[in-house]
Amino acid sequence: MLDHQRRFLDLALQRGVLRFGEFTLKSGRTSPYFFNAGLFDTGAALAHLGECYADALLASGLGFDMLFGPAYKGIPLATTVAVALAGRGHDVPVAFNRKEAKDHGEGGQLIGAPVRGRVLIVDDVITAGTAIRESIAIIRAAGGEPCGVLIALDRQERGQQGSRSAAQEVSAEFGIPVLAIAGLDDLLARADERPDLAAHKPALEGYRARYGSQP
Ligand code: OMP
Repeated sequence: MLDHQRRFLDLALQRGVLRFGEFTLKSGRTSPYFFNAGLFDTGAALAHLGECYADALLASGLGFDMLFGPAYKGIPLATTVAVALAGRGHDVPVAFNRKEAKDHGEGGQLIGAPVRGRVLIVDDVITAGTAIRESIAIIRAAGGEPCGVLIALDRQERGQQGSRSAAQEVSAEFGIPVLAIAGLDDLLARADERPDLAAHKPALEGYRARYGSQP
C-alpha cells in the first residue's frame, strides 16, 4: 500500500466518512461498510483529501489538461484537487456543471474554465456510473475529450449483471482509466496493519467473497 492510500483511509476513518456497521446500498445489498464523502466537511479535511487525490493522480502518470467536477459532490472535490496540484507547481484549469441550465446571466450549464483538451473527471465513488456517463456527454458536447476518471474509493464490487465493477464497466465502455485513491483491497490491507480495525475484517472479507468484482 502506498503512503497516500494509508493517509486517505486513516483520514476517512477518522472523519467518519468511512464507517463500519450494516448499510443498505443503492443496489439493495447489505454492506458492512459505507463511504460518505459528504463528511469531508471542513477546510482541513478537504485540503488533506485533495493532497491524497493529487498523489494518486501524479503516481498514475496519466496525462490530462484540466479537471471536471460533476455537480454536486464532484465540485468541491475537483476544486480541492486543483488547489493541491497548484501547490505542486501544476496550475491546471477546473470546470464543473450545474444541474439546472440557466436562461439568464452568464447562461449555460458549465462554470469555470473552458472545457478543452484532455479532461479528467473527479468524483467520490462510482455506483451505477450514471453521473460519469452524464459528465462524459457534457464534456464532449463542450468540445473536450474525457481522458480518465479519478475517484476516492473503489468498492470493487460486481454490478448487478456480470462480474465487472462499475469502475471496470465505465473504463471498458469509454476506453479511459478509472483511478481510485484506494479500494476495498486496500482497506483490508490497512485492517491488517491497524489492530483497531481487525474486528471488522471478517465482515469485509465475507462481503468481498460474496460481491467482489474480478481483479
Ligand atoms: P452521488 O455522489 O450523489 O452520485 O451518490 C453516490 C451514491 O452512492 C449514493 O446513492 C450513495 O448512497 C451511494 N454509495 C455511497 O455513497 N457510498 C458507498 O459506500 C456506497 C454507496 C452505494 O449505495 O452503493
